[in-house]
Amino acid sequence: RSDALDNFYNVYHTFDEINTWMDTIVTTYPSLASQFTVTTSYEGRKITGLKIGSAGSNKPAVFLCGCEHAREWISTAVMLYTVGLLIDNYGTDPEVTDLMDSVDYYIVPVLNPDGYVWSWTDDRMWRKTRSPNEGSVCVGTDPNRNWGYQWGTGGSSSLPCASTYMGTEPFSEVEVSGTAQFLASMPNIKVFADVHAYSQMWMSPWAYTHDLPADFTEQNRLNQLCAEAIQSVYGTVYEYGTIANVIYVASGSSGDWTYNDLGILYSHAVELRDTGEYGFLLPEDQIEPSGIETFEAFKELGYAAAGA
Ligand code: PAY
Ligand code: ZN
Repeated sequence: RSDALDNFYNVYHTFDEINTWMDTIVTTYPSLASQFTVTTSYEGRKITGLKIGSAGSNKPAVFLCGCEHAREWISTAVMLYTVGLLIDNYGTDPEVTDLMDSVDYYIVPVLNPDGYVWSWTDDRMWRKTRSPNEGSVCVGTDPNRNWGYQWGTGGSSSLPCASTYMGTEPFSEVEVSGTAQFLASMPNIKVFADVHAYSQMWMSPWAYTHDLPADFTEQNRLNQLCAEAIQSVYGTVYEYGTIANVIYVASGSSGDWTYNDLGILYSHAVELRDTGEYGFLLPEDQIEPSGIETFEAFKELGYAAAGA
C-alpha cells in the first residue's frame, strides 16, 4: 500500500467521512472511479457506492456491499480498503490491471446508513434498520431477513423487538427494496457478495433451507477458491458452503433473492474476521490484514465475473 490516503484506511469512519472520501476518490481518479446511487434510506440518506474499473462499456461486474447490518463495521472498512487496493494496484500490478480492464467493481460501503449512523451515535451494537414498527416501541427490521424470496419461512422472527425481525412483508424496508431494484436494473452484475461480520465464512445459497441448489457444485467451487485465497495470505481459516449449512437457516436473506430472482449464479454471503474473540468490536489493527486477505478473494470474484 502506498498512496497518501494510506492512514485513512486503517481506522473506522463515520458515514459523513465515508461520503467525503468517495468524493475525493472520484475527483482524484476520474478515469478509474465514478459514484453511483443505489437508493435512499428510511431517514433520507443517500446510499451510494463507487464503480471501480478502467474505461470500457458493457463489462461484466461484481457487486460488493458492507454494513447491511449496522454494527459490522469491519465490512465497511474492507469495502474502503478494497477500493484503495484496486486503485493503487492499477497500472503496477499486472493481475489487478487486467482485472480492472475486463471487470467493473460496484462497491457500496454502507448499505444500511441509518443503522450505521445509529451504531456510531447511540448504540454500537445496533444491527437493524431504523424504521419504526406500528404498535411496538421497538425500532427496526433486519434487512437481511427482508428480501423477497422465501421470506418468513424460517430463521427469522415476526416480533418487532427481535434482532432478526423480518418486517411486515417482503421488501418492507426501503433500503432493501431500493437495492433490489438497483440490482435488477444492472444486468451486467454477474457476481454478488453481501459482506458481513463475524465468523470467517464464505457462503452461497440457500439460506432458507438446508437443501442444496441445483448449481451447488459450481457455486461451492468458487466458495472454496475464495476461502483458499484468503487462507493463502496469513493463514486465516474460512469455512465455506451454503449459508444454511455453514451458519444457520436465515430466510429472506440477500443471496437467496439475487440467485433465485435475478439468476446471479455467484451470490455470496461473507462473514469476515474474527471468530468471536472481539466479534463486532474488531480492533482497528485488524483492518489492514482483513482488507489485504479479503482482496485475494475479491480477485477470484472478478475472474468469475469475467468468465461468467
Ligand atoms: O445471509 O449472511 C447471511 C445470513 C447469516 C448472517 C445473518 O444472520 O444475517 C450471519 C450473521 C450476520 O452477519 O448478521 C452473523 C453475525 C455474527 C450475527 O449477528 O449473528
Ligand atoms: Zn450481518
